Amino acid sequence: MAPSEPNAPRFVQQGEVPEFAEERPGWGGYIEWERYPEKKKKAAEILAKYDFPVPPEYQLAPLPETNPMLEGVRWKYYHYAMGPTLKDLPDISWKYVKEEKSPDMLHVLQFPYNGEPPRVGARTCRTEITDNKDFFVRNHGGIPEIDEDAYFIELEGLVNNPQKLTLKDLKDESKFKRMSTTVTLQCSGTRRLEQIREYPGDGDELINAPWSEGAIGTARWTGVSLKKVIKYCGGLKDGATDVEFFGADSYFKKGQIYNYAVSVPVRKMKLNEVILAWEMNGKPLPKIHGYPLRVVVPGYIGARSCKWLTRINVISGPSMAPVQMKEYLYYTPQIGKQNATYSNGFSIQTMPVASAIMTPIDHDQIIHDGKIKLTGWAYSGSGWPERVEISGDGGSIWYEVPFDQMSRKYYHAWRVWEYELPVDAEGWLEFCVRTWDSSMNTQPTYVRSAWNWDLHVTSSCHRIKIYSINKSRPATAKRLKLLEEKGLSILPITRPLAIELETDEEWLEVWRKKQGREPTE
Ligand SMILES: Nc1nc2c(c(=O)[nH]1)N[C@H]1C(S)=C(S)[C@@H](COP(=O)(O)O)O[C@H]1N2
Ligand SMILES: [Mo]
Repeated sequence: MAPSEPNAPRFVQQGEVPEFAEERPGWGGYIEWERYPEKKKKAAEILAKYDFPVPPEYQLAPLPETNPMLEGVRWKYYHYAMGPTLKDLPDISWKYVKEEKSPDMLHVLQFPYNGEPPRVGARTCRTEITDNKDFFVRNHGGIPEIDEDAYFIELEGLVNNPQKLTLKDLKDESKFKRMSTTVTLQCSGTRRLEQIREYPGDGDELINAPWSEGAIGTARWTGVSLKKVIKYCGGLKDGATDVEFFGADSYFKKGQIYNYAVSVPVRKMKLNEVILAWEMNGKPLPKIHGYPLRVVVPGYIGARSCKWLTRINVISGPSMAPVQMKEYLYYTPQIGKQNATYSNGFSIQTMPVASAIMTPIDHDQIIHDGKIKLTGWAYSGSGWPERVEISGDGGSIWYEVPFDQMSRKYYHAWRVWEYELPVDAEGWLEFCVRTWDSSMNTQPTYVRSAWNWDLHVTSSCHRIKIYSINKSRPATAKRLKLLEEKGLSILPITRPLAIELETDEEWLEVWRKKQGREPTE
């Protein structure tokens, strides 16, 4: 597959549909929909004219081994159908992936871009801060290209003194105290692959990005507290309960177009916990992560941390936008395509305790001398990881990861860890990890304990299968030595051995000692 060139022709030619103009100079790719119901209606009429290709089946069928894994043809076509202003967004998005991300990212969906870092060399778990180039990306649409000089946010709704604030205003330390804090962002789709494998479902993120364990990362964010900004705008009016954020990107759902929008309760903001950030790890926000300004909501599902922020609207009741109201829902296993509604799930906010083993990798075959080194992460949205436990036998015997092998504690960040697990047994073993947070919350035991039709929040103990070859055992040491002498490898363990397992004499000697196959009387 040539990712930048969809394999079907662009069926909408320039000039066929009215141009949906960009809202402002210096704001490339930003089309305002939410303020113009007529324009939204027009777009929906155009979308209704086409049959868009359905996403390929990959939940009940194997995932493609390509990178990008999935292309997102349907979402590209939505953009082509909207005419000249949107048709190039898929290509622009891919250009930023190449400019801003590590070349070996795992592209789970090419457009809208969704990608997570590879595990190679346990790169993402070596330090608690994730390199900007390796930080996962979860987009619902294209990437707007906004000039910092043309940039401002509008703050409106139930505040006493609505304002427009430029980035210069926000960076003016005589107006706003600057803050920096280390926060983990986790997409609630993290580890979805385990649910897909065992219990394929719908997945409200439309394209069901098949995330592994990498849709989580930690950065030091610099900006201002939303609480201070709201105070600057005269504080809240009576009846204010939620703060709604709008992004500059366009987002399609069920034949309608929207700007990305979400909300958080006022209470979350009052706890001084919501940041408007322009810096990520000491550098300006990358375009793909929301340049020039994004929201960072610690402890909550990543979806609330709105990128390319255009507007903050203080409202009464949560946002009615689809991402808030119709997506990121948590259902019981009794709910599925046959009976799901928006109201019989609940909206995911604070993330539960979760963890993952990043190395070794599922199905690795490991030659070791009685110990295997594991690395991984542990996170809790409502506290911090206090204890990480590892089991080498599927969860009967647990070992505690020593505290000095875990990265430092933060209120709102993961801890990365490493541990040398004592492993005597050989053959296929199931390793698993579970974390206890500061409130002694821990993880469900199996995917089966807590799966969700919507394929969100896979927080059960993370399990991998490992083939153990323990060379501290004499028989194994002898076999390995023999193979080495013959220039052969034991790996992969699925390839038949090309040599005899023992001599006939050796066999006869043992069988004599065992009194043969049958008793003599
Ligand atoms: N404007 C906008 N903000 C957004 C999104 C988006 O598509 N558009 N995706 C959300 C989701 S679901 C997640 S998990 C985080 C991911 O942040 P990152 O891409 O910077 O890692 O951004 C959130 N903010
Ligand atoms: Mo997400």
